[in-house]
Amino acid sequence: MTARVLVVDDFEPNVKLLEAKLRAEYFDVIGAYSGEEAIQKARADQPDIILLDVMMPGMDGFEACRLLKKDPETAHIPVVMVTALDQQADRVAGLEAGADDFLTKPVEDVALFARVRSLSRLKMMTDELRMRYATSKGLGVVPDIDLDSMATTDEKGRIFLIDDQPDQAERLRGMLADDYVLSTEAEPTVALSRARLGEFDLVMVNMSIEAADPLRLCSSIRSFEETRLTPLLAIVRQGETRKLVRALELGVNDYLTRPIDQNELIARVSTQVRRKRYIEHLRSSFQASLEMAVTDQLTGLYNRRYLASHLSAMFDRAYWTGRPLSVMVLDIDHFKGINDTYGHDAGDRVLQHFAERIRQSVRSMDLACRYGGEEFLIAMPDTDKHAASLVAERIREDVAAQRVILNGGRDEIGVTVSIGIASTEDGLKEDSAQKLIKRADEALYQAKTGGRNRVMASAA
Ligand code: GH3
Ligand code: MG
Repeated sequence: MTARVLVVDDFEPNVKLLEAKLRAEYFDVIGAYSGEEAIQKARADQPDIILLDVMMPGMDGFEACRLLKKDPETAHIPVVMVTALDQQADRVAGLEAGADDFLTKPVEDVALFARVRSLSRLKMMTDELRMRYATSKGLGVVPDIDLDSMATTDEKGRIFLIDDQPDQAERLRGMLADDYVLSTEAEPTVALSRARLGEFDLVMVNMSIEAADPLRLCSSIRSFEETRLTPLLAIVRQGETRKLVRALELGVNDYLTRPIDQNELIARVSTQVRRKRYIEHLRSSFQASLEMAVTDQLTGLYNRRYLASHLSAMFDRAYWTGRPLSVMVLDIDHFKGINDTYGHDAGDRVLQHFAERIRQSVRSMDLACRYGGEEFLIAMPDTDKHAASLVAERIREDVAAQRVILNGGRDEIGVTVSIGIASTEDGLKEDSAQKLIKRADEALYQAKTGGRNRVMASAA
């Protein structure tokens, strides 16, 4: 995996040094020598990650970071603060400015690559989601949701701490109590199953735990479907660099060094929880947009767009397998009269009621959709005309037998439906999905002119 890294430092040899290290590992490197230049290059070149020096004349790193995180063009790019001072205060100020991580000068190679890799991996994931969302938005099928105005939630973040040292666990609980709910577990195997069930926003692992190999614990958490994307934060002792690097390679997102400083703990925990919620927000927006794209909002059945894309595939499949495909078109009788007498809302209720009757009558392999205003279509694979007629007749009877209750019981309407059927078994040579629907429509017309409340199948 390679990534484009923007290195920002007012002192040119520092930029050249990091550039050489990163180039040697096949990263693509861009340099900038001031906060202003960093912002301009971040916008223009869209790097995957920004290494940002804190102390620069003019606009310092904190200010540059704040501006980068405020700009929708650059807000999604991870920022790593590079500080000469190993000062707790600087780190906290950086996190408050929106930085995603830190490196201390002189920059250690292993830590540098581990950080850059971990953050660019995360960025690739969010980029993918952003892109999918943009695609469905481009198709004009989703409402404009501002992805970066995250659904703010008052819900306290849920954290799971795996630690066999009760006093440290209690200390952390005290530090986090205001904004988080902390659950703890000392026994590694129990911890694994609790992590999978708990729907946590963050899992913290003490890397000095004794009853099991903490690295294995981390890699298990990474591999389970339920916790694959849950942020992982390692707690390490000063100087445990090798273990830490290994942990980062296994997908641990961040770490804290003991003794743990409360400000840094809170800053790092909140960054991870915020990031996780952002990804969840992206995912569910995308999911919702997909559902919206293929579903009719009033009835919950598939919409015409979905039908268009799937019916031809069903048709081709019928053709290649030689199995019959039947299509029925259903149209409510005198529906206009219902609207006129009881109002449009009552008409909508009737449509919903009717859609529910359809849902109850079809198999999961059937495709039921709202085809037009009060017209519905059901495509049934592996179904010949005779079987389709039986299903249609059952729906017709079912609809005619039930009265739709409206206005809390004050009104009751009887509804009937006319249905037209066509099947591929009629075996017309020039057949297509469109022609099949057309034949079903013609049969429907006959059902209407024949007196309504009836089923008609197209003649071969
Ligand atoms: P027919 O028995 O010949 O099918 O008569 P009809 O009244 O059902 O058919 P027509 O096509 O004349 O009228 C359909 C009506 O359905 C007209 C339209 O206003 C109404 N309609 C279309 N979509 C909706 C909707 O989403 N909600 C409601 N309430 N009415 C709708
Ligand atoms: Mg009608």
